[in-house]
Amino acid sequence: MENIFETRKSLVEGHYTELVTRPNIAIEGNGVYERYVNPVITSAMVPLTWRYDFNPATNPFFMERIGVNATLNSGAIKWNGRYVLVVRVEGNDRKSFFAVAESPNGIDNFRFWDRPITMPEEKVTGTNIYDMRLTRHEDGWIYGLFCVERHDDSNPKDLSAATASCGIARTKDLVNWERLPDLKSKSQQRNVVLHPEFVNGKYALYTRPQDGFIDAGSGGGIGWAYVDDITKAEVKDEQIIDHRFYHTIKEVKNGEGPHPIKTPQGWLHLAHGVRGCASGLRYVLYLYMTSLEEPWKPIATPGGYFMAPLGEEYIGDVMNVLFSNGWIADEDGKVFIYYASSDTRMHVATSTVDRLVDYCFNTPSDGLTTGESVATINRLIDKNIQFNGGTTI
Ligand code: M1P
Repeated sequence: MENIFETRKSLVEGHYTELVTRPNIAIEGNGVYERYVNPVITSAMVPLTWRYDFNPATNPFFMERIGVNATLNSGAIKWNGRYVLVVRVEGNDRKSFFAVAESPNGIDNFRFWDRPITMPEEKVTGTNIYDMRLTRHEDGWIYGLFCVERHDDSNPKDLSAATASCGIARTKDLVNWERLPDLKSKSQQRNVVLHPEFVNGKYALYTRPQDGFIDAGSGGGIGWAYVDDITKAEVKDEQIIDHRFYHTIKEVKNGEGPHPIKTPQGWLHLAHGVRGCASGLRYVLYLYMTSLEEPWKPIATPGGYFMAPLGEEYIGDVMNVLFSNGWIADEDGKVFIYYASSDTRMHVATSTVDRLVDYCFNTPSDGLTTGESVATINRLIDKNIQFNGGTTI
């Protein structure tokens, strides 16, 4: 008689090994960055021991016991020479948790560490946690800032009423985390990011004030705020540094991605912008730069999106979404941009600091009207005439 347990186990293990060891190949793009053929992490790459009962007596059909729905919005950090992601893993039960995965080269062969992160909950509780931004701060700690979602008990009759707050934890090894109190703020907050350096002697945050759980509402964009004591962090005053505008990629809302990269020309920022359309919300990625000395002051604001969903990236749990909260800049200037597509899977795109800075300073800003967009194109054509002999190819 066929041993279903053994047959299925060897099939599942074979498929898993094939998936986690497959090489990734760069695809030629627009010169600004390269996408890659395969996602770097999918739900099928979550360790089998987290999902299957390996005891033939209790799982004779070798069936999956705990399903994983998605692997998405991951923080990133270079750690002991490896490319490390703190992945948002979302179970079939809709609960998200964090898990560390690492790769030797940043583009393939990602493996999860033995167990998911157990985030301390004794002092601060919540229903769901997700989207960690990692910051190796000059105070010596690695901080993880993430969204904590809770039911909005002021609205007991509405089961979907929720609140978003910024959770804060810190670690020295990515395994053991010290949970600090949530950020205190007048408004709800998501997409809060810790700047890696003290500014004016204080911790500094990129914030995203919002009126409700989903709606940014009167929150005007990405904010900048100081915090005196990170162990009881409170935003008393917020200044909007990257505004939303009508008929742009960030009309409905925006949010800081990972913490900015320090370059000789300024702080290089990655963010997401959201607009509405007939099929719902569309999330794209964009870049901007701020002054080295005054990180709250924009010095380059390229118009339009830097990356938008392409091909299969368009499809998933929440369609038409690219979201990034992790990137790694190597010493040699190579940049690994980790992004999730449609709240479902993780990808990488590669570029260099030089190319991204060039992109920021030389991509025209959004002129906010059709007339301005056409005038911008005409200025480029005029400049090109002397190089191309007047032809339009
Ligand atoms: O579904 C798209 C994204 O929506 C939220 O982002 P924001 O707060 O900017 O709207 C987050 O829930 C994020 O996790 C999600 O990817």
